[in-house]
Amino acid sequence: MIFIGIGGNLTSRKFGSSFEVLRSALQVLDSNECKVVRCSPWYRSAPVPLTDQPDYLNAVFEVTTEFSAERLLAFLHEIERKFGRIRTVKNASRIIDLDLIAYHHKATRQKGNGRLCLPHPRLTERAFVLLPLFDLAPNWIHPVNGKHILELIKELPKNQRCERV
Ligand code: PH2
Ligand code: MG
Ligand code: MG
Repeated sequence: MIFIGIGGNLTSRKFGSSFEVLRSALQVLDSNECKVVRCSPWYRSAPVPLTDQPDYLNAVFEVTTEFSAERLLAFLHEIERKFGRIRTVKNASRIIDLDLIAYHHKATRQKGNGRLCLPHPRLTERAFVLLPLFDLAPNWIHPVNGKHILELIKELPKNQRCERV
């Protein structure tokens, strides 16, 4: 199964509120090459790490596609650009972020800027990824450390605010 995280915390002059941006992006992404099969409920979450940025809207969705992981990531970046994502510094507020969370059981060890790392390297630190992933895949196992998603949720750093909308 292929899971993608979607999030954002800035409104767009062209596309509207975060909710409108993210919903439209899902519609554009859903295509012959990349089919959206399921989407988790939406969550409102405090920024991680905690700053005075606005809250994020987050979800996780499942796709089916023949794209390789690398090609899929390029496709996600293309959609981010279409919706006006501007890359500045790490963890800056953004209109939209699309992250490849897991690509079947593929595991890569690559680290460093712009390189694809699977599963997503910061997945285990983030309630806004693990909670919606649990909604879609309650028996998901991390392909590298073999941990069940419930175990990962229990091990999350405490006090991350992340509530279903
Ligand atoms: N994305 C980040 C950094 N921090 N915090 C929340 N709550 N939601 C996000 O999507 C998010 C974040 C970097 O991609
Ligand atoms: Mg991200
Ligand atoms: Mg990203």
